[in-house]
Amino acid sequence: MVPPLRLASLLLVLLLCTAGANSSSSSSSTPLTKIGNGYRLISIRETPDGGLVGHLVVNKQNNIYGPDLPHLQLFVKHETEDRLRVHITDAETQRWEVPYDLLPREQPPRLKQSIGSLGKNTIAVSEYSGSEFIFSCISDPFGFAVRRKSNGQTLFNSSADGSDPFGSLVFKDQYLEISTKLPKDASLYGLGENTQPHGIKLYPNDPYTLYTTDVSAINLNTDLYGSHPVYMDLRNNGGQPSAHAVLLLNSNGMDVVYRGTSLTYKIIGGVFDFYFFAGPTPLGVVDQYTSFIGRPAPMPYWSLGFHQCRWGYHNLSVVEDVVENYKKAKIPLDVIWNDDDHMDGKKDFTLNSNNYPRPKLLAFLDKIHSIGMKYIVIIDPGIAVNSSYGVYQRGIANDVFIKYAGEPYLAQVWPGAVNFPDFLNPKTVSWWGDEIRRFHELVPVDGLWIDMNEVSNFCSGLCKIPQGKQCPTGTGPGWICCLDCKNITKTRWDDPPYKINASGLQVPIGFKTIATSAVHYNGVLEYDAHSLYGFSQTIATHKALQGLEGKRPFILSRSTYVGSGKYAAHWTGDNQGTWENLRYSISTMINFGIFGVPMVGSDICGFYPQPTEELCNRWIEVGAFYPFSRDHANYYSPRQELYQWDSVAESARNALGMRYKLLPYLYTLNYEAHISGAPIARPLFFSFPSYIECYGLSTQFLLGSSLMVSPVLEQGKSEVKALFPPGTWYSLFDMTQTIASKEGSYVTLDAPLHVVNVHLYQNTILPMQQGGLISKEARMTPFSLVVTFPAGATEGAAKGNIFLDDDELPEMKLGNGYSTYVDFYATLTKGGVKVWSQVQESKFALGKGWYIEKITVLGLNGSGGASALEIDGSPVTGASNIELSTTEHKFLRKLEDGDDKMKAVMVEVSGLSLSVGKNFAISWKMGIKG
Ligand code: MIG
Repeated sequence: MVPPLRLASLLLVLLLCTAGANSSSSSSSTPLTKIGNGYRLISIRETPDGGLVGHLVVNKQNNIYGPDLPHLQLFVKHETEDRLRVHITDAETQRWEVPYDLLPREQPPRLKQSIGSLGKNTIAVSEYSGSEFIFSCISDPFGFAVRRKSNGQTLFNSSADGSDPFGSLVFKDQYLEISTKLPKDASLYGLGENTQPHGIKLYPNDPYTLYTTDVSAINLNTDLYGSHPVYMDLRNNGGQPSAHAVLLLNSNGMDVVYRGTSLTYKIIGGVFDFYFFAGPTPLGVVDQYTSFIGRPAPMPYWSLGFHQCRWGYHNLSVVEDVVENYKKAKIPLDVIWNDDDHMDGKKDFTLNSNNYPRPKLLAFLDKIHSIGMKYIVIIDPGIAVNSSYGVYQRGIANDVFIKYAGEPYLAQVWPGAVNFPDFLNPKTVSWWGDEIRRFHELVPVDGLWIDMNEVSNFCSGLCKIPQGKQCPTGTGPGWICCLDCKNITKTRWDDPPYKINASGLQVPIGFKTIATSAVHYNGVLEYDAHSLYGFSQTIATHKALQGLEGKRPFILSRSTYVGSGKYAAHWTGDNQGTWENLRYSISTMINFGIFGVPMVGSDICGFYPQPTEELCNRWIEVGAFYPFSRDHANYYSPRQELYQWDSVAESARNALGMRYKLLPYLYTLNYEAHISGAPIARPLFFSFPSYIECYGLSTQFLLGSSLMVSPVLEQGKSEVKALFPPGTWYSLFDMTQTIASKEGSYVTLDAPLHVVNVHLYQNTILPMQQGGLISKEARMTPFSLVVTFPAGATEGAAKGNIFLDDDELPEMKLGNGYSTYVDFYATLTKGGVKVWSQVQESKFALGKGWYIEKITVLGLNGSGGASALEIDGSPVTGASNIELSTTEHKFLRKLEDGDDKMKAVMVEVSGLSLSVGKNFAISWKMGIKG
């Protein structure tokens, strides 16, 4: 053993030694895969800034899927205390990587290969004293491992050994492969976008293919609209849970094969660029992940209201009528949307002058804007090839389109023949910004919906406008390809040696999208940049909207990539009006929270075909708690606005009514997402990581850390069996209803048609308001606080907070003097209850004159009632309007079966006028039971 080399300045320990017992499994008996024979590490050294650079040479060449690259460069860096990067690329030539301007990060150094040779079983260990990770690698065949320093656990291990069915590293021009071993009991989440019938936990042997594709969300286990090559790995470790995440930052198509005890990436290009995020809590993981990929976008307040959309609002009167009917039915509505019905010939940025005459549309917008409602329309990437269409003319003049053999690549979408803007080209970004500016002058929209950006094409291959034929024909459905096309199969980009499982059918990767041999700016191939199309369009759209009025942009994008959440919200695409699809929506939504895109939801009541009345009832009861809550339907579906059925209207008033009371909480969650990546809607394990029972739970979810939604997801049911993690839970709709258990338990809850169960956990302070039909009104109503303690406890502490600001400001932050942030605290002691606030920033709430009128405290042990109320140290006299009332809790389940003696009360203090923007303290005595 060579003694460890200590470099005090870098706090890095680089240890080179001949293999001891722990590497004996890695020997020449390793079975080699047929695809590659692995690499050997020939040198490794430190870089001046604390990284490690190594060089690898291929063991015996192998030609399956093309020749191996002979020399590779390894770059390892402990970038922060909880982030480790492992980057492997061609040592000789620059390869395609996710562009550094789209996703800013450090460029790995390119160092000359140092001649050297390391012994066969050499292990290099890199341990950085400020890092939670230990990186180690073995020389031949090359493999690396990442361990968690605090518990020594191996998180990732690519070293081939006798037990591994997979071989060592493979690196060819168009095929990269690497595997890691995993413990059997790891719970994995992520790797999307994918509709997962088995729920949130990755399911062994389900295929996970990542390649942005316009196939509807009803396709199970296939590549969908977005690509997020990241997974979170949660391990219980016998009650000491720890979570970490692994991102493979690569935009090429890939199949990820999870086999329960191993995971293999099979990628058709790019490089290995791994990032490990140490957690160890799930919230820590998303915090570290989004600090790297970009923090979720701040959302305007109104976007947390309810949205109504459909494809097929044939004219403006229909839209006006929908808004009117929501009002009549007293169902909240903030935003009304247009699909492509307002367009002239389905061309972006145009208006149909018959059905959507501009003067009338402007009058309508004036009217809705004056009451705080908003309007959003769709934009597709395809720009109609039409010499009298200004958007196209200016696009051609600025040379903004993706090319094939020097000419704009021809495709077909709704308007007929189109070209696709190349958002990797800076000129395209400015042209797009200008078109958005022009459109906004035509129609003052409040946000944009960018659809079809995977990118979707109704044709495949190389197409021409047919001679002497109208295209589209005007008869027949618009999505049938009417161009003259021929397949392109001759290039290795259109027909790569390894076929990912595209669309679940191994269709060619250029099927119904841009031909993969088409070229972007600077010679970038569509083959490489394909899955970045929607992401690059999102960035360009965000830039355009932000430059308009300086307002906080709202963008809804169908296609997403790593980092999209920094700019946009996402909906889960074309789902079906079925009970299964209602269930899938929960898994996809909570996965997107992990992907750093917390503003997400599914088409409420389903896109197509139409839902039953009962399903739509249940769907709005779930959808009212999606972070992004929108009813949307297909052109061919019957109308499904929530007022179409009386029963659905009633469920909507109930569920959305609660949402609108929770808006200050949802907005605060959006703020927390923005500063720390915390998902708005989360799996239960985020709050209960040691409670294994909830690891795979996909039928319930949390909003924030302690509000749990347990909806009915099956037909014909009027009860729901819901999991309650240990502790006390209070029903939000009837705060006296209480469930308490020491170990956690399943409880069957009543859930008749109009009832959705939502429970608040102990030790929380939840800010609420009185609700309303439009968020702007709801925002002006008095506040209340709901404080929860463990039922019957004699001691306890609860916490909550609130963030408020002017939602038109582009930035959402403290310290600008315009926002408000308040922490709320409560304690319960033998002496009684105390609730107080600590205002960090006051201006916004003070300016609005907002106040708290009611404080409700749940779970108090006390039979003697509450007395001796004091506010800010002064006793409250009988002459004030303030009232104190006590109600007994009703237990559905008590801490321990048979604990019939347990009693608890809820105390409500009303008639208050505590300014939100000022510190307050309120206290009273409780007569303790006994
Ligand atoms: O090919 O704009 O997912 O929400 O209504 C269909 C029409 C194009 C797909 C979107 C859907 C939208 C529809 N669009």
